[in-house]
Amino acid sequence: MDFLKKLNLKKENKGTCTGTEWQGKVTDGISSYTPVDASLIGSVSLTTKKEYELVVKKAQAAFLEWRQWPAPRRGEIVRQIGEALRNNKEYLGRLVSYEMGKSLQEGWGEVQEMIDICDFAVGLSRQLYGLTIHSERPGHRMYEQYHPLGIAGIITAFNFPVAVWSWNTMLALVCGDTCIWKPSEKTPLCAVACLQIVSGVFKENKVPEGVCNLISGAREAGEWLAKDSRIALVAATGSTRMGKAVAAMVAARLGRSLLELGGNNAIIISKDADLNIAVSGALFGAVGTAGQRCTTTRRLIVHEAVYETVKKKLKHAYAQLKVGDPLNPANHVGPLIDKEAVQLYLNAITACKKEGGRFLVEGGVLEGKAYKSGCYVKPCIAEVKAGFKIVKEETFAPILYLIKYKDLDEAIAIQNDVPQGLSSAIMTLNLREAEQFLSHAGSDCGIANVNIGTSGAEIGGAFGGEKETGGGRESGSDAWKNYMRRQTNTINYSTALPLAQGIKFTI
Ligand code: UN1
Repeated sequence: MDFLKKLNLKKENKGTCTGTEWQGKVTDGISSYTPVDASLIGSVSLTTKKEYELVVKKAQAAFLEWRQWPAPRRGEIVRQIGEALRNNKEYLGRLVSYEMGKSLQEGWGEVQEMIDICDFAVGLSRQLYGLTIHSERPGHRMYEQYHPLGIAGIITAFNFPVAVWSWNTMLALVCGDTCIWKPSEKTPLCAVACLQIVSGVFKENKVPEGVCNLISGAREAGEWLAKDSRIALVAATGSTRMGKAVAAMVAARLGRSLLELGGNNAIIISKDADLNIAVSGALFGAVGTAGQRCTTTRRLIVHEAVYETVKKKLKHAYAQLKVGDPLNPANHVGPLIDKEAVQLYLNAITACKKEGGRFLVEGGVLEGKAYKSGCYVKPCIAEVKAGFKIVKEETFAPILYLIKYKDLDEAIAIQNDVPQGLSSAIMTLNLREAEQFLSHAGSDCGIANVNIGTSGAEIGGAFGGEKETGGGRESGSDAWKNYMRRQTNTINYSTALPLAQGIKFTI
């Protein structure tokens, strides 16, 4: 476990950080067991309420200083974090793979997303622009500007234990905010490793203590952030259940939340699809990260003319899949995060069979020495009816539902008829079909692709979705606006005081 040492991780770690200073009684901790082989990797101390108060105070004080740093100078700090991540990509990718269970390739890919968002944020630090608007009054100038917001609370999930934090943090940093991160209690060591990396850069550049903070804990720690009016923005990524709870708490204090929640993503495979692309896209989308991406392909809506061919190709492809130790590059699929996730996977299979689903590729838990954590499951495929209750739910596991359709209107209606609205795709070489799918009468998701699967979005685009996905947009495009407050300014440089709307007020 060379990578643990390289990342400066110990068996027992302090779990509360204010940038460079660490707090916490290491004896009081969250234990992190790898789903790879169930061994204990290490532990991280839980943040107490007292430590949380200290963190918020430091973040508040740091904000007053940090917001005065010119944005491009803040960008320079983020550039250096990107460099530090490049230097640590090998080890951090391994840790992600080991603690979370995704394949090593995907672990490295996740760190690459972090590096990419750093680059994006550096450029952004010179572009945090507002509009200039023509005033209706003579001798007036009107414009808008974006100011730093305050403290951003960042709640992240186990499935992308480092990248989603970086999407939020790197943007928040260049925007002049300070951050408090509450990572998933299932991947606490990844978070400690990230803060250690940031810490080195902060020390060298004398970044004020409190700009980047880490608190460790379960639901309760998330609630502290959600209910705390000192937290200007709560950006939460995770299940719809969690998001609804967070949103209600933040709304009760009229705070700002940014939600990126569950998906129930579908690919439509048209009769005019390039079937090789379609099947490859579906395969990666359905089994990548063992079906634990919010963008995972959960439903395949296939035209009846190619249905049997697609079935045959999928069956063949699934037969080649190797499930096993994610650190071994020969394997495609690693374990689920824990036994609870395995139980949810089994429950979904049972529910699907009960509703009349027929399994084309059977599921099940893998047994034997190589699978001793009990978290390795077989990716499976079920033929279903679109209206099944289980098909409308997001099960965080590699279960793919196959649905047959006759015409595109019907396929689009099926695709949209779920509570979630994150990612979607159509596989077609037919321009009319592609355009219909992308039109206002097409997919209702935040992400809609043509001849690309549902997962693996680039960081340059805004990432998020509609309906129960929460409506938020993180990462690229103008998602940075979430991390700033907008101000409209009107300046009168004339010698009179004309009122807007033609109102005359004289005494
Ligand atoms: C997530 O699962 O929460 O598009 C994020 C993707 C990745 C991000 C997924 N870039 O699959």
